[in-house]
Amino acid sequence: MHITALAGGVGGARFLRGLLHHLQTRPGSPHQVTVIANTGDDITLFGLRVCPDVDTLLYTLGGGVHEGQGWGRADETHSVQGELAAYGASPQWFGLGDRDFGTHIVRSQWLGQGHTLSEVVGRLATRWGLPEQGVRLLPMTDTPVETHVVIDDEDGQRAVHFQEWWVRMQASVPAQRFVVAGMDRAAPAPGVLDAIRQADVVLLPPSNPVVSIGIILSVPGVRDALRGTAAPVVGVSPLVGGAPVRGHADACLAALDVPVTPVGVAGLYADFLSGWLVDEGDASARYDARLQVRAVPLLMTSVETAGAMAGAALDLAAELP
Ligand code: GDP
Ligand code: FO1
Ligand code: CA
Repeated sequence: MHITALAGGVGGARFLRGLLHHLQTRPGSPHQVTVIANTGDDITLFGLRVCPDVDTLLYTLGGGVHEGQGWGRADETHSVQGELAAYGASPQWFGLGDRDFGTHIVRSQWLGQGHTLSEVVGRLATRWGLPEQGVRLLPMTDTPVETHVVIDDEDGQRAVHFQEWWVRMQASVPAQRFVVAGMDRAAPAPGVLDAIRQADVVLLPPSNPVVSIGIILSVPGVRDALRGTAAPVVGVSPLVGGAPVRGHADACLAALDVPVTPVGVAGLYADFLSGWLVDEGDASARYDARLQVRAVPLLMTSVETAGAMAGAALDLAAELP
């Protein structure tokens, strides 16, 4: 079975780790999981290219993530960051650990040697053992793109990098809209459109619907591929009880005037979504009648609970025409 998933960082990675756990419990049914990762969060800091969602996927699926944070490396130290601060180098609001720096250094070296981001992600994924787990990790595009957030200030409006809005401002300043610098000349990375068209199942993990999944959907050709694929497309709600489980998806949805409900999120995917997994507490809402909705517990408190969610998503996909 060929499963293709679109993913952001922590929500996507935890769901996909659960999916791999679930698939292991089905011996004899070989699988290939292609993960299309959001790269709109990417940022150049201290001359190094940082790809937070790609790295969260690598570290989580590779067994090296800081479990409490959900991003960054386990057993991390911060000597380099201390040295940078002593030089007054900025920004100081983005926490980069020493082990994590290794990833950014080697990625920047390989990119500087002329390798594409796809090639670089492939090399990083090999180190983290993803191919052995049947996982192919693809960036959504090889074109450098960066999500920016348009906010009001005293002189009118200005755009700040997504990470500055999310991490430094904690999304406390209302977002007027999101713009993705570079997307006008971006093309899907090699394999992205074919992975959607040739999948047996397409999954949308409970990633941020605006700044993770929404950004992947804005890569030219991706949305059309989802509309055209013969595979069932099943999504998992990132909202439980009218709120994101973590992060600021509510502030992102507000910028689009989309209700902060699983009905509102499903509406963003209405043109290609066939199945929608919601939390048991959200079962009674009024969903689009064309959508097959199932309600199961949607809190990923362990690999096992994430695996049960992924299993429920595959079961729903199997019921769809
Ligand atoms: P990010 O890039 O690190 O923000 O991660 P993603 O975009 O992949 O996922 C973020 C989303 O995951 C947030 O909107 C959360 O509400 C959602 N999320 C995190 N943990 C859970 C969980 O246990 N259950 C569900 N249903 N959603 C979750
Ligand atoms: N998130 C934070 O809230 N604060 C940080 O200082 C921070 C640093 C960081 C470093 C590397 C990395 O891969 C991720 C990091 N994140 C940090 C998480 C991440 O940037 C965001 O939570 C997501 O991209 C939001 O979608
Ligand atoms: Ca992210």
